[in-house]
Amino acid sequence: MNAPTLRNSPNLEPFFMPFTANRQFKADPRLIKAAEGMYYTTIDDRKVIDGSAGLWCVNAGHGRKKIAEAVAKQLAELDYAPSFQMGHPLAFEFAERLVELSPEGLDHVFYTNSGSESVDTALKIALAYHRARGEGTRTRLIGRERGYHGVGFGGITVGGIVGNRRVFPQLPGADHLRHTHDLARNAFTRGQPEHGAELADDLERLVALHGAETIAAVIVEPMAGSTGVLISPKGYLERLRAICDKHGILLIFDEVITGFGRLGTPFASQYFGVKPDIFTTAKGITNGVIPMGAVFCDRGIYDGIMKGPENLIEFAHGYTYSGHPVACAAGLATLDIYAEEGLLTRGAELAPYWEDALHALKGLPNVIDIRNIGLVGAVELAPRAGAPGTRAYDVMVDCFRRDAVVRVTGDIIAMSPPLIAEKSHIDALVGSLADALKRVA
Ligand code: PXG
Repeated sequence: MNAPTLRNSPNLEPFFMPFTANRQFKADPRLIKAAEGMYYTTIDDRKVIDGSAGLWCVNAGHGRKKIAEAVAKQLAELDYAPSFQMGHPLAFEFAERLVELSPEGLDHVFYTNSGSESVDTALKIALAYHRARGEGTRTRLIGRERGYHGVGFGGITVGGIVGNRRVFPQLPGADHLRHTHDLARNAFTRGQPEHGAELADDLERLVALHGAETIAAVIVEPMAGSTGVLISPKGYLERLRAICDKHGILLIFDEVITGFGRLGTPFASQYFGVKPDIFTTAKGITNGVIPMGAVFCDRGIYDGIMKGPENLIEFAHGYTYSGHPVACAAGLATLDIYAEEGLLTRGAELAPYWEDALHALKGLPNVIDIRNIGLVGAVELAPRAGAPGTRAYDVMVDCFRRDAVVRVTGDIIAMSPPLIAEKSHIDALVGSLADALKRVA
């Protein structure tokens, strides 16, 4: 297809785009050429507000000089050094800084390059831990319907989005909890839904079905982002934690989206007051600037794996770029910015204003739910008869053509602005969405 329609547009054909309707996009592209603070500049020189912090990653806003300078300096000083049987100080320094932010006890960090790799790493740590302590029958992994855990084979095995699963085979033995999305009982809830704690008992059902001694771990997002901002109901995570403890099952939180301040605390485990055994991160760890992820694990799990002869590798896993020096430099500068500007708790300060602004959209055409937590919000629309997903997609395109970037999944519009947002930015973003909702029938 001969795609370019805009001035300055490159040839769009060779790039096989990820999670994009390639032909639709290339026929009518949305191209961004620059970014600063809360705004993108499009290829046709329009400023559009970034309502989704990139893809939930640019938590400190775009164009942060401090990170750019740290990256440039690191590139000149040490561009690469291996982390296999060797090391460089920055990776250790960064790990120490990271675990200062995590809940007590979750004080060891394994580096990856993405959320998908973090998920597969976390699942492998769980399996290795059980095996090392003589419970090698625990190989079963439990995810949840509507969960998103990236695109590795481990991640799609525990993930719960049919579109990501139907084409690909998965690891054997996995099973899923039911999802917690319940519009009939919880529509238009502010913050955590009242109803649904009992859905955690699904884990008891799976234990009864499979036997606890076959189950290694349960992985859930404390707030599911990709499937449209599904917030854990009150009491749900506490109950899941208790059932895991009762049966010796590890609890993994996937914090790839919720990590680094999105809910108004450094990590979601602190927001909900529930401690996992392992949690995954990526995205905001470097403000999205350099690819990186990190898996945090409990001291007991690390110690449990440190078994056998000391000259043997305890955990046969890792990536060429685990602990890449340039990513560590970006990450350290990012943590400095988060600390200097109080961004890891700023979401909590903005949350009430954000909540009121979003819920003011109630009553606009086709809006069937509005939900929010921290600096995350979603507006769910009634699907068009026979054409699910098209209404929200048209809203997203309408926003982009005017002045805002929002994310769409099915008929849900999700928003997660950078944590540097001011009230005026929230007004602009929500106002743009309101106008689009009125225009798109
Ligand atoms: N776990 C969770 C909870 C995620 O949200 C991943 C793992 C995978 O991360 P990587 O870095 O491998 O993509 C994610 C990614 C969206 C959107 O708009 C969400 C993600 C990625 C792209 C778009 O909802 N989440």
